[in-house]
Amino acid sequence: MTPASLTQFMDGHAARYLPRGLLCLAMQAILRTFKAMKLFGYYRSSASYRIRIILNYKNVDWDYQPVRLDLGEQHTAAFRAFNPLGFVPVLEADGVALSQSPAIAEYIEDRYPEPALLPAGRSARAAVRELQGIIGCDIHPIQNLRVLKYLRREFSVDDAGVAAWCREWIGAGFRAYESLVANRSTDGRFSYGDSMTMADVWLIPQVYNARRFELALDEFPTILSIDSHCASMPAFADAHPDRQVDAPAD
Ligand SMILES: N[C@@H](CCC(=O)N[C@@H](CS)C(=O)NCC(=O)O)C(=O)O
Repeated sequence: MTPASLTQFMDGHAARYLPRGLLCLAMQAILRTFKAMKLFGYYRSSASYRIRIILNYKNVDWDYQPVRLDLGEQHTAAFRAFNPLGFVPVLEADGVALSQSPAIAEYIEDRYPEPALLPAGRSARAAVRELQGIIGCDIHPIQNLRVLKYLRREFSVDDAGVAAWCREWIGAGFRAYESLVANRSTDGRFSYGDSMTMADVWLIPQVYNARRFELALDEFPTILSIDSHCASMPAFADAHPDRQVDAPAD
């Protein structure tokens, strides 16, 4: 069987050639200490952007492997071996490839609990996940690349129609989000309370997308205020699509 990663190769090698395998296990541990995680993503993918924010915020030493969605690299057999849905992000950690940004986010949160991105208390955590859900379940899936391509291909929707579709569903979700965070944000810096949570991690990439499709944001003052505060934080600034190695030069 072809190993899918360096980590798997070393695991297999270690198992077959003990006691030389002990050396491999030691090397493997050292390598994992140097680069704990590898993110397969795309600069403009908002689900990848979420994971970049989290890895930065938690100060994880991570590698980035671009997957060119514009060239269809997500559809290759090699990539689908990591994620059969053909989506980024995929995170390789502990020799395992994980997909689905909520699962990846909670995995990182479990592994690096500080600084925490989920508040203490059941109700508070549920309130944060509720906000995440508005973005991750009710806005993002109906405006990702494959859906927009389908609209163009099967229903002959043009660029203006695609942008209008995106604005409609981002706007509907943001109206709900705004009404909730207007009460849940303590001072307009974050979505819930007075510190950063997963809700902000989900929100900011969606604001980036809203601007991309030219949604007018004036009716969302709390969202705008949170966006402006988060933009001043290095974890968000460094995760911005324009700052990624696979972003186009112009
Ligand atoms: N539910 C997934 C969604 C991931 C997703 O939609 N990824 C998009 C980029 S943001 C993608 O890879 N699209 C490729 C395509 O549509 O072909 C998650 O949260 O990770």
